[in-house]
Amino acid sequence: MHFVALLLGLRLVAGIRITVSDAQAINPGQNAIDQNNLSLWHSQYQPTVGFPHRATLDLEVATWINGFTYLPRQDVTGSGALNGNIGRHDIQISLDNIRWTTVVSQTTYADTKTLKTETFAAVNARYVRIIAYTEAGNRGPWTSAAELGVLLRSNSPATTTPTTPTPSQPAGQTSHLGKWGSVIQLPLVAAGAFLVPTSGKLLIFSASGRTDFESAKGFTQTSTYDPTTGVVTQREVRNTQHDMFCPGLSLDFNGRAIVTGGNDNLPTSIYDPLTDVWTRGPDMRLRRGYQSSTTLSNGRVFQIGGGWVPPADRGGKIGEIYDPTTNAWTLLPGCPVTPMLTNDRGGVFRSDNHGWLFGWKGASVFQAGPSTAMNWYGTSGSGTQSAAGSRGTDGDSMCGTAVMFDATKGSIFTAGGAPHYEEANASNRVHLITIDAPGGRPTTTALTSMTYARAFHNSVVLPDGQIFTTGGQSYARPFSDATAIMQPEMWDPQTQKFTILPRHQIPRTYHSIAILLLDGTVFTGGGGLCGGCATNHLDAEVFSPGYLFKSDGSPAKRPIINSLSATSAAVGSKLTVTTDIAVTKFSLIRYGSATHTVNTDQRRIPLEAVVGTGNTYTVTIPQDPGVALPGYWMLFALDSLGVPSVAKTVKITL
Ligand SMILES: *[C@@H]1O[C@H](CO)[C@@H](O)[C@H](O)[C@H]1NC(C)=O
Ligand SMILES: *[C@@H]1O[C@H](CO)[C@@H](O)[C@H](O)[C@H]1NC(C)=O
Ligand SMILES: [Cu+2]
Repeated sequence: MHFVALLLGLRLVAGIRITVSDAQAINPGQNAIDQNNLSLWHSQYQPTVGFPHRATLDLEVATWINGFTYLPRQDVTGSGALNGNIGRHDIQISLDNIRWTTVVSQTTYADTKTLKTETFAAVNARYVRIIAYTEAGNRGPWTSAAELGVLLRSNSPATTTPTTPTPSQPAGQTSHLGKWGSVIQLPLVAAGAFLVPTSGKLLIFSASGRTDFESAKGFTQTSTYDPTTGVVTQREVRNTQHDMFCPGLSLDFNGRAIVTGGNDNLPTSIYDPLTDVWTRGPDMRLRRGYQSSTTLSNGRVFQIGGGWVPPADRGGKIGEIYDPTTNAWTLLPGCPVTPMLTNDRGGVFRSDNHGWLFGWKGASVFQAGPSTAMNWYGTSGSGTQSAAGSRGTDGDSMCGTAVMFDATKGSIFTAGGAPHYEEANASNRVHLITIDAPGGRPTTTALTSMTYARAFHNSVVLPDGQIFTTGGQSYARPFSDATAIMQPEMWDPQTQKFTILPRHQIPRTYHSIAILLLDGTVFTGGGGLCGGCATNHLDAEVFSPGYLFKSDGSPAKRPIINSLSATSAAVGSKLTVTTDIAVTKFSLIRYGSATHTVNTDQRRIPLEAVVGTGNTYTVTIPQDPGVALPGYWMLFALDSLGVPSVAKTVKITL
């Protein structure tokens, strides 16, 4: 509802543009979108231009619409009052102003002054045009209009999440594959997002443009999505003078988003969830775009790579560290980028992009990819680096995914990616990496592959340890939806095999994201951000995994966490949890952030529970802040069937 009002207020009045086939000079096309019923567009009559006459509305960004409105001229009464009223016509839509689809074909308006509204099945369109073939009263070859407009499809909140517990549940629930919710409209391409403590809203961003990144710099378009209400808001962030497209992105110990570089390649922007305020942090020492960053066990933020910046500045993007207490960046000359480069044919523009970084014990960083070479980085003093072997027989896997799905065991799942950033076949290879002491040799095992080869996909760990991999394409080509994979795959850590899941509606390829929400569903959105192209996706879909359903598809009864002994707890401390029914497992999943396949914030900790009386349980947070990386986490309780509760948020502190 909010979103519709916003669109009407901001876009359809201010942002809409019109072009017409022809017009009499005193009645230009602009008059048909000026919200003034008494002015009109009139086809040229001196000298007369014959049929057909066309008017094309440009909605500025691809928009979900399901109707067209035509208000005939209202300017005069009596003779001439109906002159130019449109009779027979077509309504067509387009994403690129080149290829058109007819949504209303050869219908005829009545020869009256009243508002005409035609509806059609919802379509995603940037351009909408009416082609007039006749005049409703056959008075002459004219076309006129007081106002032209479109109907916006209203936004529905994610409705698939079961909220009504059923009274009884059969024992031995068989597995359900899960369900997708309806498409959610967003005002921008969701190229990046992070979960905001403690509301559980998503803060989403694109670039300075909502559908393109090449226009202006110096500011960023953002949006929020509230999973509980479906409300979408829109906000332009100008005060940090930072186009946060293609940045490093990490959530710190206080749930603040540290966003670095990208399209504006020096600034740091910091979002504070407690105040909902963006502030400009210190500039980085090196210009970076497409670097990865990760929060460390001592609260600092490390980043490396980022050669996606103007030619003179490519290469040599060594480690750098941000200290929130001094609010300053320091270069780490002991953390060279060379050992983690891929052999991308794009050279340093590409070879240091999107590192698979994990903040680990003793303020170390494990780099698991995308290069086949893996490395340890130490961050004290001027930094250290040591080789950690290669990822088995895996090749370079640019824009693949890596997820720490069991931090207590140091278990990392990796999937897909391609040998080159673009114009390369993706892989379906999957590896399990287990790390322990910093500097030590990890074990690496090749696992059963995904069914689909993917690059530009996203992988999300769920409360029960399964990993949901969605989107991507089998041939890596930015800004194309060709070879898009439309079916996700679920990896089961017990069987180490994949199950194909139901299709989603919209392709999610380059610049798409996926992120776990507090209710155990997964938000996935975006794809595109390529200006006037046809692959901008200003929308999202929410997947409700099978654990939320009984085998017949009805909602599973979910356990409820009734109380938690504390909402903030130090590493190594205990939490007492009371649930409404008996549960068997608990897990913690750190609030996630996602952009360009990278999510260095999400990680999962399975928790052993000591059972007390009356559905009371005591769980212990791991002692090592390299494992239980401080910051905001989601605590889930799972029943014996694996059905998770909605999470309670816990802030883990040092
Ligand atoms: C313009 O016409 C429409 C449709 O008849 C009407 O709803 C609207 O109130 C009118 N606006 C003005 C300013 O007269
Ligand atoms: C991708 O794989 C196909 C099929 O194996 C092959 O024909 C093609 O040459 C490959 N393309 C590239 C760019 O490697
Ligand atoms: Cu990008």
